[in-house]
Amino acid sequence: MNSDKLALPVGTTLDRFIMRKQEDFPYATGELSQLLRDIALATKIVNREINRSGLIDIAGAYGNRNVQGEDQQKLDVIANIRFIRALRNGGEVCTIISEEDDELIQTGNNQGKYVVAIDPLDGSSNIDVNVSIGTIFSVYRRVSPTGREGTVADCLQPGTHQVAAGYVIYGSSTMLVYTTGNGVNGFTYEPSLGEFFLSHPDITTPATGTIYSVNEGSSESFSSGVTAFLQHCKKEAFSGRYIGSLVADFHRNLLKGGIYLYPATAKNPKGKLRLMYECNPLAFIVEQAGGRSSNGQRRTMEIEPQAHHERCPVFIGSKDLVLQAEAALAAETNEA
Ligand code: P6P
Repeated sequence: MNSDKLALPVGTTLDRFIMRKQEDFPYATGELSQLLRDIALATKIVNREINRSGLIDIAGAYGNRNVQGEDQQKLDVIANIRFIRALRNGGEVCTIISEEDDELIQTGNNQGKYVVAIDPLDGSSNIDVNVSIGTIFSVYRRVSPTGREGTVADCLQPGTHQVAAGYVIYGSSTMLVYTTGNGVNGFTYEPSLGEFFLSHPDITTPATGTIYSVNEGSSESFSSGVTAFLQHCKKEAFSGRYIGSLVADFHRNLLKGGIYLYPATAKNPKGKLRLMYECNPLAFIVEQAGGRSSNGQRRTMEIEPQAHHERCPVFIGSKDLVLQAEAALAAETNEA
């Protein structure tokens, strides 16, 4: 056998990829590269803790409720600490918005040029039943001068101002998928080496698909436009796939084609998902992969944030399907 076959290259590590991509930005000074490395480090630590959570009593509820009114899981708290600590120690981030914290988190790095919005562990109620969960993050360049704490204006920027966005899926394998505005790339974690390796270069999402992801349990309170769109999906014999873990549902649809929708419901009149650290980062990724994201009327990334935990309806995935959903909602408005 040809000896080359005996030792196939292990592939491009995340570090090497970040450095190569930095060369695409001649004026890059390396801070964003360092920030992405800091996030990857925290991801490795959180991955380890998720994988052993059933063994060292860190599964289950923490006993508090977060600003969302949701029961915090122990791993929510641990993941939040890990990401905040990694970003604080990395020095590039002045201020953080976290799903787990009511207020802005000032890192003390007043020279830091970046702000991060993060959902440290989304879908964490699924941990105890071994369903995939995820981390979702957005990176913005601060608009206020360095040398002081980040401001609300630094944090409430529209999604079009993102300089990077990504998610981690802790599933059958752990993957980091991110964009800096030049396409979407996926990296799979090899725990025995402690490295992420490029496994899904230049991800593009199919222009259409036959998967729809929605919580049908809320269908009684869906608008007539949403109901009409879902009836169309069923008439076309689409597959209903809903894991109840946003990152897992989004990742599957990104690769296979499909649409995830969390519209306004009676329980969540503005939708359930949060604009800054769930909808915007996934919108950046899906657009970079050729897809589309809106609140049903408006491009998600053009929504002007009013509060850092604000929610918004979301229709995200294959461009054709999101456009069809928007058309159904427009028809509803015209009927009104
Ligand atoms: P529902 C998890 O709490 C989450 O934010 C997303 O991960 C998930 O897609 C959604 O909520 C599930 O919400 O109302 O269908 O249980």
